[in-house]
Amino acid sequence: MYPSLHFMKLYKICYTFAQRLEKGLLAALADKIPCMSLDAFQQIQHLLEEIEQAQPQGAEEVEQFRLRFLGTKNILKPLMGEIRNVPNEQKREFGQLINTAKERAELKYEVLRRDQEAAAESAQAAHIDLTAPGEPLDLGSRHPVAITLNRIVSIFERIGFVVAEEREIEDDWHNFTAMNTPEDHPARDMQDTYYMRNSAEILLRTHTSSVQARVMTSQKPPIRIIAPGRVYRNETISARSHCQFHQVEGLYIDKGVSFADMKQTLYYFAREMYGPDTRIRLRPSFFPFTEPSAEMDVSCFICNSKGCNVCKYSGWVEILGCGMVDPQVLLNCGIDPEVYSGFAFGMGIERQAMMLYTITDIRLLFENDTRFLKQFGAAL
Ligand code: 2NL
Repeated sequence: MYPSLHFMKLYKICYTFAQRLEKGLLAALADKIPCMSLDAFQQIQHLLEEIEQAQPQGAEEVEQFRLRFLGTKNILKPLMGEIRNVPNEQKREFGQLINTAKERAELKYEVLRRDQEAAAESAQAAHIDLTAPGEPLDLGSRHPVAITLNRIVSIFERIGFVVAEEREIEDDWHNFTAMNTPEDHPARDMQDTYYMRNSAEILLRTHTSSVQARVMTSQKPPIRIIAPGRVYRNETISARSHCQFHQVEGLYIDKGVSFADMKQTLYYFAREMYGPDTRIRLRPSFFPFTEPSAEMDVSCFICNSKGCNVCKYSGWVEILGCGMVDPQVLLNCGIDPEVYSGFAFGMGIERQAMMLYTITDIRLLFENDTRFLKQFGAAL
């Protein structure tokens, strides 16, 4: 409403100014062209006065004004024919005078039209019921994967880990080579990873270790980071696996970092995440980027280790993989393994979210069906 008011004011100022200018011009022309067809000249002058004085009220009269001066059969058209009776040297001035009449009619019509619009707008505004109750806001809710991921991240943030984020489209070096993953490793297989159509060098990251490779090559230890994010694998989609999922990986490098530091850090995480009575166990494992490596289980938080479907009656649930960063990985990233050591770990988010919220099909987490998602509105 305010901008259109300004616009109208501006129009009115222009309009008044044009009127004053016009009066002077007409007087000058009448003086200058004494032999000009008096009839035609008088007619234009009358029309100019009519345009100036017209005060059409309401939409219908405004339309009448438009038809009279600007319509296809407007009154100025036949006057243009009068130009035949005007001496050659005055034809130009005569034409200009008619144009002036047309321009003034246009200007006046524009002002009238805007007045009409503003009146209609305020008439409509008068009908708004300010006491009516507002439209209810359709509140969204956090995605269960986001809830789980945020919980994990904030636990590590409390003990000094800093979030690091990076690109999802990576190069072979940061995703595989730096991570000590040999050429013949199945993870590098064309069938297992998404590569760009025209380059086997560029791919969708298969883990967030690539983030850590970028941090290690650009920062000096001590490094204490947590890398959450989406990763991709060329999997057949089923209730249990998907081609996209989320990971949180952690990395701590400094002088004298030991396996005991790793165990205690992960024990703290397990208790914060699954309750103060949670126990952990480490089983030996293998990853190309850590040596030694382990898999960590937590005591089953669903049945309290009494035996259930989730822990398959073992009392233990596998949560993450971890290990001491392989000296070769440190070397690859320009960190001296004789001076520094570190531990790293990685965990999938979907699996934990599914256990926490008893979700039985991973596909539900990627379909964005609001009937499913809105059930997590009350969660955390
Ligand atoms: C798993 C296991 C793991 C790492 C990830 C890592 C990163 C750097 C160096 C060494 Cl920069 N390791 N990450 C280490 C061990 C296990 O992930 O099961 N992830 C879902």
